[in-house]
Amino acid sequence: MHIRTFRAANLQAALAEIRTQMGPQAAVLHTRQVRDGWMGWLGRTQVEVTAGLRDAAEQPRRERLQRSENSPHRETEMLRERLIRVGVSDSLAQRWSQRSEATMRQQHSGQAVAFSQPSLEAALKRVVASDLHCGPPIRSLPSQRRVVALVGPTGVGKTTTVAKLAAGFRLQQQRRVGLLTIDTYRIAAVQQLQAYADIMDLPMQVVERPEQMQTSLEALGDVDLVLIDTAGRSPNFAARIDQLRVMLQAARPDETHLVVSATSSAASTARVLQGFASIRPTATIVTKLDETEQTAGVLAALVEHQAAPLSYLTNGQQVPDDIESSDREKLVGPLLGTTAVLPVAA
Ligand SMILES: Nc1nc2c(ncn2[C@@H]2O[C@H](COP(=O)(O)OP(=O)(O)OP(=O)(O)O)[C@@H](O)[C@H]2O)c(=O)[nH]1
Ligand SMILES: [Mg+2]
Repeated sequence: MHIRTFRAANLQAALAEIRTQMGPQAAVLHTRQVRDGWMGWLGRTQVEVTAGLRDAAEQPRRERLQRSENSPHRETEMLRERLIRVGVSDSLAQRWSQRSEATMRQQHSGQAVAFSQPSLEAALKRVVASDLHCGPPIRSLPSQRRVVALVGPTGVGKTTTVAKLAAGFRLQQQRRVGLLTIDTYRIAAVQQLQAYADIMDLPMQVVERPEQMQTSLEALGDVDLVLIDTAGRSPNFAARIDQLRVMLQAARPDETHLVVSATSSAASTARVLQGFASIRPTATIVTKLDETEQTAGVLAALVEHQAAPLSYLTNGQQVPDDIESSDREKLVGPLLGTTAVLPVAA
């Protein structure tokens, strides 16, 4: 402990002097009134203050961590809270933030590390990217018919994605493509797909009941790739998902891609993954990447609920341009967006 005594005309002036000379951490140990002059005679009354300052080594470790602006633990804790704020579960937020800190330390082994939110966030992107399971795009070979269905909740972009895929395989890979829809539920759904089939000059079939499926598949003729569009289903209505499952069983698709929107919350993505589990998706498509500022919530749900490998991402409404094979870097690009960087309570 470093101890010093100060004298001043009043207590306020003494405290100001202590703060200037010893810093704001100094503590007042003792005060008393004194008179200067010979033996106290004819002198002025003054205040004498004794102040003490603990050496750095004496300060409790936790206190020092909280005071340090760039404390790794404080920054990691802030990152964990930001993840929780965008819907990542407590346990995954804990794991991702700690792995980000470890990744930063590994990268700077032997050197001083400047922990800050931007540097930890860059490490977090690498951590999340390594957790994402990317798979191949649709496997289509000439003269080997492949049947691929797209399923998912309402309005996520299934029909638009079917059109993008059809155009890509037809125009870029010169495959013979046929379209089939089982969405006779929503008014105008058939016309929506028919419009794309007409523009691209593709055969198309509409199937209302499972027993029509095989005949309709044959009616598409000699195509290499059949893309099946389905009606959007709420993951909360098991009976409707069951109808979809029965319909798809009749089609026996080689691949079933579950379509999820990047604009959904972590919780609703989790419900979609659970609700559609009985359909046994073989791949996952993430749509509307262009419409979101942060993907952490959706990606957390995909990781935690072991979604099928990511096949494609879509990033706009333009058919056929706005689709590409799934890419980790692009998915983690807007990971945390502009979620406020607020300090954690000391
Ligand atoms: N911004 C953006 N919009 C998209 C994307 N993909 C689809 N959309 C739009 O999302 C809306 C719904 O698209 P659809 O393809 O009809 O969605 P769906 O899943 O077939 O919908 P239902 O059949 O009603 O379940 C349309 O306005 C599309 O243009 C995308 O990647 N980005
Ligand atoms: Mg549709």
